[in-house]
Amino acid sequence: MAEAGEFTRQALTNQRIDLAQTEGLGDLLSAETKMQQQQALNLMGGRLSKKCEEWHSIILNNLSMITASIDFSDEELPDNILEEFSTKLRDLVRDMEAALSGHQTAERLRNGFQVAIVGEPNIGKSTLLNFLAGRDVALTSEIAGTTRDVIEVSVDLDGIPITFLDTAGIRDTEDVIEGLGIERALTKADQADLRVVLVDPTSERKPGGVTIRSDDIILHAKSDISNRGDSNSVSGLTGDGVDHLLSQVKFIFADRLSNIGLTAHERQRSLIIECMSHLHNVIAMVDHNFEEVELVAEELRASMIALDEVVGKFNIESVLGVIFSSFCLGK
Ligand SMILES: Nc1nc2c(ncn2[C@@H]2O[C@H](COP(=O)(O)OP(=O)(O)OP(=O)(O)O)[C@@H](O)[C@H]2O)c(=O)[nH]1
Ligand SMILES: [Mg+2]
Repeated sequence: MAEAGEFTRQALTNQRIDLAQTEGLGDLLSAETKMQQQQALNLMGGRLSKKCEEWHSIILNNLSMITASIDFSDEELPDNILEEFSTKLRDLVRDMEAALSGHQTAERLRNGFQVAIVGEPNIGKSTLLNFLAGRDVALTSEIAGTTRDVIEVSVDLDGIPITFLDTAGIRDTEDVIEGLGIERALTKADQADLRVVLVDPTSERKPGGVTIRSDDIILHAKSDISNRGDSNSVSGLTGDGVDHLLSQVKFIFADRLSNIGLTAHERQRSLIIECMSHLHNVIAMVDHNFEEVELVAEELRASMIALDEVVGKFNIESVLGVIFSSFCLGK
């Protein structure tokens, strides 16, 4: 919370906050769980902004060096200086790549991780969802093919925001509407961060069409009637095995959250990628002994412009864009 304190101090001394910090403020207003709040406070407290400042000054130093060489020398730059220059930029790009490596996890934390419940019809998916929700959100019946639309339930799992998705049972069908529901189920299963696959303990059939991933949680359904009360089974009717399921889900996401990125917004990520692509051009130019030093400087300047936009130095269009998207104005 030290960073939050810093933000409060800034606010009290009436300093302005930058664009990335404004995004943090937007995230804080829509945060629903503790971990979302912490992530928002980090952004608002200037964690990304400080890193951008650090990167900015490295680029600026290199730009000054290159610019000086244009102004004051008719001769080529000595090889050892060029080598040092290229090494520094490679280190910088590596640092940026590391900061972006956990971007998807950070973005998912902001929006909630999606966990799809999939399986053949009648296996008990909607009943399990209702148990997780603590209320009847989905219709259940003994008729196979009850669920058509995807039904969502959000849960705060010790600070981790999880959205469980109930999907249509997967099978071959002649029914057009059920077929559309199955298509949606397969798409959602494909996009989900994690899947809970319910299977029939007597037949062990896996739902056709869903390609099993290594991190899928595969559970025997209806453990109350199958008498298989082991740790791989669950009953949405009695709640048997649900605690174990939730602790598995929590463990999986806590592990993913151990590598969380510095950026949590696509806008931030794409600007840093743009900055990196200019830096890659610079590195390639230097490595190939490119002689047009002015063009190298131009590429460096372009990398700095992209980077500066992350924190909003300063383009009124992007400020308005962030304000509109973060605060849901003008809708
Ligand atoms: N005994 C027992 N019955 C269950 C359990 N889960 C579901 N059922 C029953 O099985 C039937 C089907 O349950 P649903 O939850 O609708 O199954 P579903 O997988 O959502 O089915 P579709 O929406 O058709 O794909 C209902 O009659 C439920 O009451 C369970 O854990 N134990
Ligand atoms: Mg259902």
